[in-house]
Amino acid sequence: MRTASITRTTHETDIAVEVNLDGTGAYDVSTGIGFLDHMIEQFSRHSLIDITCRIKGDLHVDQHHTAEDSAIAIGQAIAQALGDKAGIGRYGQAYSPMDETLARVALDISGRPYFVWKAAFTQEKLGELDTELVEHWFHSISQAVGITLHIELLYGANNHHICEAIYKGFARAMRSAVELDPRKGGAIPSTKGQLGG
Ligand SMILES: [Mn+2]
Repeated sequence: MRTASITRTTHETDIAVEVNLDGTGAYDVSTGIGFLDHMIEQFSRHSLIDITCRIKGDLHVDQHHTAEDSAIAIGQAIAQALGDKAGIGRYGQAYSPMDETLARVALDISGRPYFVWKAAFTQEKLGELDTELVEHWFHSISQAVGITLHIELLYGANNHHICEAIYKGFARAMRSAVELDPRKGGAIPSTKGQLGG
């Protein structure tokens, strides 16, 4: 089973994460930030990665540690569950429309984190979530998993749609990259023979 769990307690957050890469998109998410829960739930549902993510963070300071640590812990759990990455699709991409918005996500679970972000919000908040944390969330998960991750907003006006289109595009790209490809027969998808960076 490609599953993993991470628990971590610091002065900033108390966090428990579980993932199942071969799940059905079942989730149990509570970060204390409603809009962030909504986005992590979208990620789970559309990637088919089961995700439990419970955090008690220092929200009296601000949302930074909680948002960041959700990305780091989910990313570390995914990396752990991927193991040596044998048989995975490795690459994923998605055009992600939501009404007037179109986003594009392309990624490679290369073991070499690299992050390109070409998107912007015109509101400071979505629900209670500080929108500047969205870019930081994706940067953090790309580092934690080891993903070369390119995210681009092609166009869009509604900030909720922009954010949700990006999360859903990331989810669908991750589904392709994480899923086992039976034609690969369990081989590591690199002519180098490893995907460790
Ligand atoms: Mn929504």
